[in-house]
Amino acid sequence: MVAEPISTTKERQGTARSARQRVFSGIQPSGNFHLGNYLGAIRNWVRQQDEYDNFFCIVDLHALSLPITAEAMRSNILNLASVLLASGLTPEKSVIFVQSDVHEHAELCWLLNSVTQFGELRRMTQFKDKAGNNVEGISAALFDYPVLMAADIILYDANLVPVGEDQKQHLELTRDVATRFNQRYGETFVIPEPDIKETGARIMSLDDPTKKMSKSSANPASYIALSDTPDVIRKKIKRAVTDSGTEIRATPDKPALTNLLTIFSLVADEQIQVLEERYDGKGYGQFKSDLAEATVQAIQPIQERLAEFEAHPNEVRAILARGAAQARAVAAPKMAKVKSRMGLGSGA
Ligand code: AQP
Repeated sequence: MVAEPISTTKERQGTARSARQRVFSGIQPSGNFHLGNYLGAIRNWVRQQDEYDNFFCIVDLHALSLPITAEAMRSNILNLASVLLASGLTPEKSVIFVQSDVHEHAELCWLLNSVTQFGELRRMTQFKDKAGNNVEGISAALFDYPVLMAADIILYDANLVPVGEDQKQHLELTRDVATRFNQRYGETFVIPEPDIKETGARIMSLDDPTKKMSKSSANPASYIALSDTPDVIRKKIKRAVTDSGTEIRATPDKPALTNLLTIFSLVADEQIQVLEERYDGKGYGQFKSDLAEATVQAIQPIQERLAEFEAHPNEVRAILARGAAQARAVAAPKMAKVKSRMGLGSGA
């Protein structure tokens, strides 16, 4: 694995790339990258890399919204960068960088706070879910999270934001905030569109199909982590809850089977209907065992590549440094324009 020289990176920022639609998306370095993150977001980022002008960001400032130590943050950032590269993102096709390396994200967040309403933020379901009964004790950063996310996206004039369904409400807020800014200060930002796929946008927990698969779950059996060994994956799928009855169908009254069939369909690249026909009249045992093998096969190549990147942390750091330089080259002039529109600064 040899890091790409900077000159090549600059060359590909030429006209061919800029004529394409721009994609921006982010992922938090909060540990335990799971199958939901992969199937709902990263896999799509990888598959669409050739079509778009891509910016993918490790959003460490967002990860500060919940308590995290400096050591954990440091190792999570490097690990997540390795995971993204192992999943197939490549610096030849995408700008891959860490949010806090580009100070314009935090700066624009503050400016956008001035065109965001308190009531809008209070209605965000992610805030309500994560704050739970501790609204008085949680950080103000958790409350402001959607404004920082809006800043991340519109700083790059992204046209499309490929995310899981849990981020839909935040995307709607981003559009509202950008539109309000444009109305108040003149056309400045592109209004982005969410890119949420029909299948896989909401992978559910293995122990409760009414909750999304989530890294912050107290029960590790509820999610498949990228770091799980094949045996752990087999055990987790074997223990995954199912619905009453014996039919293997993706129907509204069978949320657990729908989730398992969705996962199967995505990891094996097969239509859900084809899987339903294949397992018609067969028991859960065979279905789960085949699903486990398909999942192991999908994850194993990523794990193998991950081990290679983990063995070369300086190359990963170099990719992030180049990504940050490329991101700054877009973010800095945009911020200058925003500040001028708002009448900020000395004018010097
Ligand atoms: N269960 C999921 N199904 C489909 N997509 C998902 N995403 C997250 N969970 C699922 C998508 O993954 C991308 C990165 O998400 P993030 O870094 O914002 O992580 P998150 O949403 O905070 O992930 P978790 O695991 O759910 O964390 P906690 O437990 O902290 O809430 C996003 O595009 C997201 O939509």
